[in-house]
Formats: sequence, C-alpha cells, structure tokens
Amino acid sequence: MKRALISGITGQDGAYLAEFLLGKGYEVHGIKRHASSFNTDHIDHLHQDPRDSARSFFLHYGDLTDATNLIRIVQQVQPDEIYNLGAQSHVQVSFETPEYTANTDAIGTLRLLEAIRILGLQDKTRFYQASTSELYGKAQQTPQTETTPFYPRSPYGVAKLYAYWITVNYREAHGLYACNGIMFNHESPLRGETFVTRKITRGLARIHLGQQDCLYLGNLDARRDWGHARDFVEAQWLMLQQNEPEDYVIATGVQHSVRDFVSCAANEIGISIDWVGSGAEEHGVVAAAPAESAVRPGQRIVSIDSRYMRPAEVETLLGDSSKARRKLGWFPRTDFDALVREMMQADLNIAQRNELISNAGFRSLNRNE
Ligand code: NDP
Ligand code: GDR
Repeated sequence: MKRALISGITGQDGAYLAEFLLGKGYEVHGIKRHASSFNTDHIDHLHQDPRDSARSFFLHYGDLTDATNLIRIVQQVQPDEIYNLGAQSHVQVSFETPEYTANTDAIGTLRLLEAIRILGLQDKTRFYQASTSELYGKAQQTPQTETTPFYPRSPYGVAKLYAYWITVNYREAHGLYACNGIMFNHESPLRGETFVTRKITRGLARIHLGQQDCLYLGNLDARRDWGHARDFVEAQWLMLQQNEPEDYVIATGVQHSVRDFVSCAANEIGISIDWVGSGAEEHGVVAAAPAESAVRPGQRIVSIDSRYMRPAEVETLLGDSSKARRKLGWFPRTDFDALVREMMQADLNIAQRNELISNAGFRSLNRNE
C-alpha cells in the first residue's frame, strides 16, 4: 500500500486529492492547521474511527511555517509521495499579508523539501509542488506553456515563484523526484467562498431566493482558463507516476471573462442579465427571470466595488497543456458549462437549505449573517 502525505488537505484540492488517492488504495495522511473551530468540513466524510487498526486516513496537526513539526510528521509517516498543496492561496489577501504568504508559500515549500533531505528520504519520497498560472502574471506569450517566461504580479505569485524554482533546484541538485504542476484556475463546489467563481454562484443563489440584493465584484474583464478541481488532482497524481520528474502545465485551453461566468451562472437558474454602463459604473440588470425567482426585470443584481480591484492585476491567462496531454495522457473531462452548472446547483441547494432552516424559525447557517 502506497503512503501519501498531503499538506493543505482541508482545502479544495486537498479534499479531492485525498478522496482520489483513497480510491486508488493509498494510505492517506494529511496535515491540518489547528483552528479554534472545526475546519475539516471538506474531508469529514473521509474520517475513520481512530480505534480501527485497518484505517487508511490519518490527520496530523501541523503548519508550513514550523520546520520542526514538518520534519517530525515526515519522519513518522515515511511517505512515498508528498503533495504540497498547503498555501495562503488568495491573491488579493497576499497584498495584505505579504510576509506571511512568503513564509508559508515559499519557505514552507523549502521546509518540506529539506525535511525529505534531512531524513535521507531522497530515494523514497516523490514530491509534488502546487505551482500556479499566477507565475505568468503579466503574460509574455499566449497561450502559456512550460517555456513561457514568468512575470508574477502579486506577493502570492512571487512567493510561488520561489517555490517553483526551489523545487526545480532540489530535483537538479539533490536528485529528488520533484515536479511542479503549473495549474491554471480550477474550481468546484468546494472552492473557498471568496474566490470569484464561488462568490458568484453563492451570491446568485442567494439573490434568486431573496436572501441577498446584489453581488459586488471587482474586475469583470479579467479572463481565466477555468477547469474542475476533480480533473486537476488526477494530473497531480499522474505527475508522480512517471519514470522521470518533470514540470507540466495543466489547463483546459478555453478562456472566459468574469462577466461571462456571471451570465452563464445566472442562466443556469433562468435569469438573463443585461450589462449596462462601463468601467466602474458597469452593472448587471435582470432582463428576464422565472416567476419563482425573488428578482424582477430591471433590478440591478451586479455592481462594481473598487475594494475588489487589485493593486496589480493579472488580466488574462490561457494555458496550453499539450505536454500533459501527450506525456501523461491527461485531459480535462469537465467543460466550462458543466463546471458552472455543478457549482450553481450546489450553491442553490445550500441556499434552499438555509431558507428551510430560517423558515422553521432557526438562525441560518450562512456564516456572514
Ligand atoms: P485552498 O485555499 O482551498 O486550500 C489551501 C490549504 O492550505 C488549506 O487546507 C489551508 O488550511 C492550508 N494552509 C494555509 N496556510 C497554511 C499553513 N501555514 N500551513 C499549513 N497549511 C496551510 O487552496 P486550493 O485547494 O484551491 O489550492 C491548493 C494549492 O494549489 C494551493 O497551494 C494553491 O496556491 C495552489 N493552486 C490553486 C489553484 C486553484 O485554482 N485552486 C491553481 C494553481 C495553484 P485551512 O483550511 O486551515 O485554511
Ligand atoms: P485568482 O482567483 O486570483 O485567479 O487566483 P480569484 O477567483 O480570486 O480571481 C480571479 C479573477 O477575478 C477577478 N475578480 C474577483 N476576484 C475575487 N476573488 N473577488 C471578486 O469580487 C472579484 N471580482 C473580480 C480577480 O481580480 C481576478 O482577476 C486563483 C487562486 O486559486 C490562486 O491560488 C491560484 O494560484 C490561481 O487561481 C491560479
């Protein structure tokens, strides 16, 4: 039985990857941070009784900012594969917390690589680094491939640039089997609520049911190559199953704007939107809505809020994953429309459940209420 260690197991990718690896018969170990409240919602369904001697899913308290604890966990687990998914992963937040972002995302990666080296596990443990299309930032070429020059535009992107190169360096200098997956945006119903796709599907579901009036967004013109997290974690695993360690771009090769995402998600619940005005005055107005919806034609349901504009923006990203398709046999199974549909339906279910709860006289489960 192979043993995997996942940092960031409580996040979106961590949850999908843990489920995927358990399905492949792995023993899965995850590093979770201590929090004052429960923070394991995404992986609670994988929990196994700690008294069960045959269990295959384990959680360890840890933090990428604490080297001693990482060494101890790696020593105890003796993993065949480490997936370093843990990160302060929010680009806008990284402008507010640049030092913490560097400590976790850049030096945290070094700490894990050093743990492998200090423990003499170079020949046993394979390493996956969650690299990102944010490395391309102000993209120097379109579409972006493994050879496109990097030009990060945020403290997050710069921290991930260090992590990318230190992974390459440990491969070249110490012979580690270490790979970077240069992943373009991937989403799902488990996406954090403050990333734009989830903010849109959650917001529209709540507006549809009369729980919220308007969705406030930043740059509607930003263009991204959006895929499904379930498809992307498979590529993470495939990278560690090859004869030679290499870096791969993982992307769908199809690009949409934030505005397109809003229109498509609204269509899923029968609402069509007219875009009116331009620049900071642009807004989305309901053109048509089904009778059961709380919104009415003419109602403004999307507005711009400058608080969501970034000090330096990444305007457009589009990936070319030909290498992964050729060498790993990987391809995305979920297209844009199916992704939006799945996310919209999931958030509609949550909003409907909250409506039932509040209609029954209880406080709804929405965290920001
Ligand atoms: P999430 O933000 O959903 O998850 C991040 C995880 O990292 C969470 O489990 C979080 O824990 C954990 N974490 C944060 N800080 C620390 C720390 N100091 N020590 C240990 N763990 C920490 O991200 P995703 O699942 O979306 O992404 C996974 C990885 O892939 C990240 O590294 C991200 O930067 C990268 N990436 C993501 C892409 C995407 O589109 N999703 C694209 C390209 C790269 P907690 O739950 O306690 O907050
Ligand atoms: P990104 O994702 O920055 O690409 O990083 P995010 O969903 O945060 O933003 C995508 C684009 O949408 C624009 N935008 C908004 N973004 C947010 N969060 N909130 C808004 O209200 C809003 N309005 C417009 C942004 O300006 C941006 O252009 C994600 C993360 O998962 C990273 O960890 C990962 O490395 C990259 O994807 C690839």
